[in-house]
Amino acid sequence: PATNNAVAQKIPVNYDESKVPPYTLPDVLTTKSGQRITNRKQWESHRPELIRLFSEHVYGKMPTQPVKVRYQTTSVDENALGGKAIRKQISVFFTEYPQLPPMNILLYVPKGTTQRAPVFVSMNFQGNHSVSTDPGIALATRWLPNLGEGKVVNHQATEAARGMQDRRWPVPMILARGYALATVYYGDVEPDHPEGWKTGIRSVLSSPAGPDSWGAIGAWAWGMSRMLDYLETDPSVNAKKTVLLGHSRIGKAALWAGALDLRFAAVIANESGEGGAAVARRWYGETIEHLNAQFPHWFCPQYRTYDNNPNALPVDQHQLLALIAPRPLYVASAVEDQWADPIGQFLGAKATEPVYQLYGRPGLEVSDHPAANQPVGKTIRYHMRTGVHDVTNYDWEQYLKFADEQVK
Ligand code: GTR
Repeated sequence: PATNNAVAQKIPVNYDESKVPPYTLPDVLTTKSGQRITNRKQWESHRPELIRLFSEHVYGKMPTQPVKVRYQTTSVDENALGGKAIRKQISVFFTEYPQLPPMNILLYVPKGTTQRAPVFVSMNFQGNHSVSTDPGIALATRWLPNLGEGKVVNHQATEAARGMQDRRWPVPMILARGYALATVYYGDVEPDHPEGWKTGIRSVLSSPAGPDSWGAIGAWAWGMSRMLDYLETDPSVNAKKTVLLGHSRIGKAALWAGALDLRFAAVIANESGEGGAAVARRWYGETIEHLNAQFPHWFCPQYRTYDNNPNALPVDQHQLLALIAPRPLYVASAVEDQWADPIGQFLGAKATEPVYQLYGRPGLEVSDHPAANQPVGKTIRYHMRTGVHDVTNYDWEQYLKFADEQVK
């Protein structure tokens, strides 16, 4: 089942292409007041308007005040993973808010490279210790989802939880290709449940409660920029060559972070679906109503007013993707992940092309959705892998190739 939430299960889902009602996406090169955008300068002055609209109607307003941080390197292993990597763990303390636990960064850097390594930046769902069986990784001490058949007990990790997601994180392959990997457990920024904000960053950095107050997706996006702040201080990586990658709900957050923070060199949204790369106006798979029913803490309150009326949204998700331009953007889907609407994600990516064209950057270069396992495009890229909602080695192979061509 696409959702195991009782309320969300009662909301109709459409999986029939012939039942998708006609819709019109807001034109990506037209401002709110109807002005036509014909050059980069006009596009760049339009960006703040789009960010404001996504803040007011979708993700909520981001805090703008700088926060004071202290970086504490808690461990360094110069010979991790059989001598292939340097592993560092860094705790980011938010010093003005001593009640907040730190955000813990796990960083693997390939050994034997003379230059600063380009770096994949990504949050994980189940704790840094879930990314690899490497015994040197500190077990997460924060609230964790009770997944993995007894490996997490009462929302706390056990030793058995090590590497429980390592299938999704081919660390040796990433290192062998010359990339570093920086990851953080997303629950360090905000545990993913409706009460999670109480122990997360939103408990201290809140916009005034209102229709546009930020949600958990905004909080995770904020955390991604704080990861980048740290990486800018670490001489072993090249913080100008960061590839921000997110899967699913973290894919939604990665797109929002990449839209807001131009320091990210490229963005990859793996199966980000509704509220991510999929256009909301297309009634197929998950809808805004499903999202708000199951995850009331993810978006801003105003987003709920579009539950039954995505056409009233002043923006659609292709405009979020366009905020990544002219930086490389990869949107990926999976055949058996119809909940996330592969075609809707393809159309979202496709609709950004006019913006990339303003910069002379090639887009997807096809007009029709490609067959399974046929990546298409250059600066904007897309694939639909066979299989289910997941991150696989196939996906990583495409992302490494994309990073080699577009970022490295
Ligand atoms: C689903 C949700 C999706 C996606 C996914 C995930 O339950 O409906 O929007 O975020 O979770 O994060 O794996």
